[in-house]
Amino acid sequence: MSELGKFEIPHHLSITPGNGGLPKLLIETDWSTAEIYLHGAHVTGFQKKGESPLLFMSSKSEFAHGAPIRGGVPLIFPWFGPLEGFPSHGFARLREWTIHETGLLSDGSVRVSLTLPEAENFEVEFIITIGETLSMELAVKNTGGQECSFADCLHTYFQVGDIHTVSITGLEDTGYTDSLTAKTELETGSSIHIDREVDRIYQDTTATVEIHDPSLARTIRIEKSGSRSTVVWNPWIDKSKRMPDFGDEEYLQMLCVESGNIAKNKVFLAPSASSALKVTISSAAL
Ligand code: TA6
Repeated sequence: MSELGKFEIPHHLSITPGNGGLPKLLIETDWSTAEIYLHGAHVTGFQKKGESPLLFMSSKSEFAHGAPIRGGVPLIFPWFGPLEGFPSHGFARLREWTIHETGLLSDGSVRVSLTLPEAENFEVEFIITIGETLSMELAVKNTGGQECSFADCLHTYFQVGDIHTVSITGLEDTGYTDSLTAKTELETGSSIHIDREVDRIYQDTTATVEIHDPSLARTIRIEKSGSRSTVVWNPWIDKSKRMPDFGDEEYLQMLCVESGNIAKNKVFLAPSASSALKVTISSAAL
């Protein structure tokens, strides 16, 4: 841990052993606090002062080498979902990332840049900027000698007060693959409500999505660039019970709205080319 001390910023960034003894960055700004684990370059917390946490973290999450953290912002790369013989959602969230640099910006926000060691034919950097908003950018460069393709996604778990009263806007008139039926559907409603397990990959959308949460009297805004897919997921009752690292009732207080490039929207990169997936999360009183 001591070799990480050079990245600390007095009053703004400290590095300590977190859950499971894993290195954790604690960030404090005038507007907010945040937590980042080097394990998986995983943003596990973001909270604006005087407000409920914006990110959900399961009380049953593991914090161990080789296991994904359940909550916050799992970083999905270079594949999305299951892959025979390999870990679900790729290897990036299972690896120990290194700190490239940290800094206090002139506007008072804190910037952290992490890199993924030994990512085969890729250079992968994850840049997190914490201030009044939470901005995250996954930058990938193709360092192999030929064209490559991959999926990427910031699989963000948002904290909500009561899933029954939440509505989601921004995806109207957008086609999606229903992962529960494998069917292609069209979102016809002006807003989405959750009253069962929902697992949908909305395709060809660059839209900003908003989560309207009357229970916590706030709207969460999810702006993105470099992303053509948005996933909406809540496990509901039965799937919650099947997940050992997720409380049976926790589906009531969480909703995943995930921004990435998945399936037909996956990324193709020529040799030496780069991509950047960026998400900015903000909140306002409802
Ligand atoms: O993003 C939705 C999803 O693909 C769901 O199907 C569900 O499996 C979720 O991701 C969590 O996946 P994980 O591998 O983290 O348990």
